[in-house]
Amino acid sequence: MVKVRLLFFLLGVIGPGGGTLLYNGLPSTTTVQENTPAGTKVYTFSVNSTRALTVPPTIINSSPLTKAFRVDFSPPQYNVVTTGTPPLDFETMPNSFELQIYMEDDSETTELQTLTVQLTNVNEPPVFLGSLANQAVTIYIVEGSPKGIIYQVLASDPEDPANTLKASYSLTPSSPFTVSSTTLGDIESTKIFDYETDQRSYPLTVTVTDSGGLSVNGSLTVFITNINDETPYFITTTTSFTIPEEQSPGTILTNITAVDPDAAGFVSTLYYSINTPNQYFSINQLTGVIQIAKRIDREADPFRLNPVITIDIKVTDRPSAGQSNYTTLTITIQDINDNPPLCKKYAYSKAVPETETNGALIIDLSNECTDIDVETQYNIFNFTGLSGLGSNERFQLLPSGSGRIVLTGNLDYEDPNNIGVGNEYSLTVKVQDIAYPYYSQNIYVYVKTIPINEYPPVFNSSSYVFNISELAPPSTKVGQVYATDADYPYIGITYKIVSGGSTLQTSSIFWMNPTTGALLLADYADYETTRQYQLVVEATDSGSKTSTCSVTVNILEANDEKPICTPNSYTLSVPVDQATGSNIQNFKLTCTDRDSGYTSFQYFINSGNVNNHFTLSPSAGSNISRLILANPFDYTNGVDKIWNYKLMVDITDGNVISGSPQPIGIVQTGTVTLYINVYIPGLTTTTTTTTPSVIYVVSSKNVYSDSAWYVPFVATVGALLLLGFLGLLGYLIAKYCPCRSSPKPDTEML
Ligand SMILES: *[C@@H]1O[C@H](CO)[C@@H](O)[C@H](O)[C@H]1NC(C)=O
Ligand SMILES: *[C@@H]1O[C@H](CO)[C@@H](O)[C@H](O)[C@H]1NC(C)=O
Ligand SMILES: *[C@@H]1O[C@H](CO)[C@@H](O)[C@H](O)[C@H]1NC(C)=O
Ligand SMILES: *[C@@H]1O[C@H](CO)[C@@H](O)[C@H](O)[C@H]1NC(C)=O
Ligand SMILES: *[C@@H]1O[C@H](CO)[C@@H](O)[C@H](O)[C@H]1NC(C)=O
Ligand SMILES: *[C@@H]1O[C@H](CO)[C@@H](O)[C@H](O)[C@H]1NC(C)=O
Ligand SMILES: *[C@@H]1O[C@H](CO)[C@@H](O)[C@H](O)[C@H]1NC(C)=O
Ligand SMILES: CC(=O)N[C@H]1CO[C@H](CO)[C@@H](O)[C@@H]1O
Repeated sequence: MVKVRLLFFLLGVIGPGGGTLLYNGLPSTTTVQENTPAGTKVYTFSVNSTRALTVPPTIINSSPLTKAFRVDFSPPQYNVVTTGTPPLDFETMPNSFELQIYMEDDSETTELQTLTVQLTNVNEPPVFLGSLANQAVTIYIVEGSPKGIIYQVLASDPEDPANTLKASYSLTPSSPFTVSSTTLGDIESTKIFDYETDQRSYPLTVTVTDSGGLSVNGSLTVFITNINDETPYFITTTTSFTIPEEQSPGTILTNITAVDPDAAGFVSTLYYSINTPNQYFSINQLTGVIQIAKRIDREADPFRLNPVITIDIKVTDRPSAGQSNYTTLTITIQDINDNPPLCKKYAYSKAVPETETNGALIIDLSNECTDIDVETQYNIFNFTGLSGLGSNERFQLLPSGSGRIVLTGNLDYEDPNNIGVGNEYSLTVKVQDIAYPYYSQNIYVYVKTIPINEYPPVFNSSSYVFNISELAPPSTKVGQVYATDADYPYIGITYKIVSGGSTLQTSSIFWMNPTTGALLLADYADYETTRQYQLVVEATDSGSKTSTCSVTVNILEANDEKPICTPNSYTLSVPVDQATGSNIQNFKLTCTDRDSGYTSFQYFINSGNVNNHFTLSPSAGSNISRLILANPFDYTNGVDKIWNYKLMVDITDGNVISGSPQPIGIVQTGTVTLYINVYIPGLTTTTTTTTPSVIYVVSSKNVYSDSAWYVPFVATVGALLLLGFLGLLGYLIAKYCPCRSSPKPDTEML
């Protein structure tokens, strides 16, 4: 092809024309360095032409490589310059170009010459291959990785593609990485990196220098990457706490904060827990806030003995199975005054005799109360505020503040100041903490006063004299003794007869009402037997104190006795011719009266004195009176008709006490029955129509006793005799009765 062109140009030169067309300076040979930039002048020539050029000098080679050159016209000369496309590369292009430069003028004269361009080699710097060839390279190294190769720099020298000349490598900075030339650009780490402590990125420049001294720089950045390799640690430095007991659950004790060096402050990546068995505290696993979880009572076990709680806090970083660390918190539970004093009882009763002396200890409450608060200042208490009706005058806490209630007044029942309080004092005393908030409890003390029998009963008279008529029936009040007792409360005095008052028949004819002191008759008194009784009466108070008094009872005489005459029944016979005025059968009554003088006696024939035949003489003023025939009998004239007289004679006493002219009491009457038969002298057979009989009137005073043994005895014996007699009678009737048929009815009859 080139030969064809060349042939064509030769033909052109020898074609028709009249002008001159010549290269001035061509052909020629020149050199150009490889990699010459575009526009570099390679060669300059000029043209001798007499006519106008229709084709300026042009490179007409068909090889694409010759496109690396062109011809520029820069009057008056032409320059062969590089175009840069393709670049001139000694290593890849032919090292000599024969540029065919062709031109033609308007007379169609052509000219063709050759410019031989020799490409000369120049030393080029090495070039990177791989990723470093185009960009900066980023390398990540996990912290803690072992030392060693982290990257291999790929480079080559254009002059030495086989890399025989051994380019040298260097690294800036030279630490902590090195680049090895012997191993063809291996970059090695010279230390083990720690993300937390070391620089986290390293900008490096790797320089590759060829034997010609040319170098190329490459940029690398090494980043150290984090891994979870660090143990978290606590930044909370306070590990000892003192908190009061009884904080409400939820109260924040503290915040535990740990940090994880791996995480550079991301708290949420940590997980907190309490590692010791514990019920009193809880920890928020995310925030580390420790709160009280349960009531803590310093007084209760186990804090009473040991108020210190130790808890181990564990912190674990995330993800799980990460690193853990521990810290120990010491929490001391502090006592507060949260307990009032506690007492065994809150009500006490004391019985105190009224005679208790001023200054006596009534009760000591000191050891009755305790306070379970632990700290000394919280378990001390005192007693205060003693109150209660009447307490101020009588009771005090001595010494002040102590639990000793001391009597400072008196409890005497007889003290008028104490009346109205009753016999029981109700005291209130407060047992109170001496520390805030002064918890207190009331204690009630009931002091009951025991009355003491201090005083004996006292009669309102040392001796009593009572008069009582002997006529007074039993139960009659003779008099009354009265005693008082200075003791309060007055409960009761009883009275009794200690001595006196006995008679032959009875131990005492008096009865004393034990409660009223009234002296009553238990039986009739008989002046005639005993005129005066000396009694000793004793009063006994509710206790055992006694006193006595003398009681004189005068039995007052009264006309209680009737005249007793002997005989009080008699049968007399009087001859019908008895002389009037004569004493019949010399009969006389002899009368006595235990309480009346016989001078006061009066005799009356009360009945039976038909025709007043009889009279008694004297009829008054004598203890002896005779039966006198006062009028003669006269049967013959029919004046007298009866022969037997029954005279009822009344003998009255004078209604006076013997020796006293004054009538006292009633008139007593004794009676005598006289049976008088009138007979005719000489007639031995007396017509006696009435069997004279004697009736004995037994009058016994102060003798009969219901309890006499013989009364039932006599009655029983009498009844037995009567029964025996009746039985005998029945027997005899049964035996001798003619109508008796068989023995059988005998029994029936019985
Ligand atoms: C390469 O880097 C070094 C240091 O930074 C510098 O002195 C040198 O001129 C650079 N060389 C090239 C070819 O850029
Ligand atoms: C645990 O944490 C403490 C500080 O709270 C720290 O001094 C200690 O080194 C840590 N333990 C470990 C194994 O990292
Ligand atoms: C604990 O942390 C909580 C919230 O994180 C905060 O409100 C509180 O004040 C902290 N308390 C202490 C004692 O640091
Ligand atoms: C008892 O304790 C209270 C509280 O401390 C105090 O006010 C009071 O005076 C004390 N009383 C006595 C008697 O010491
Ligand atoms: C003794 O007391 C009684 C009852 O009060 C009274 O009837 C009597 O008169 C008193 N006697 C004297 C001597 O005071
Ligand atoms: C008791 O009787 C005596 C003498 O009979 C008399 O002196 C006295 O006054 C009487 N007393 C009374 C209380 O009646
Ligand atoms: C009767 O009275 C006289 C004195 O007048 C006296 O001597 C005599 O003893 C009395 N008889 C009797 C039985 O009492
Ligand atoms: C070969 C030739 O004729 N060269 C001539 C070109 O023109 C210059 C002057 O213009 C002459 O000096 C050269 O001799």
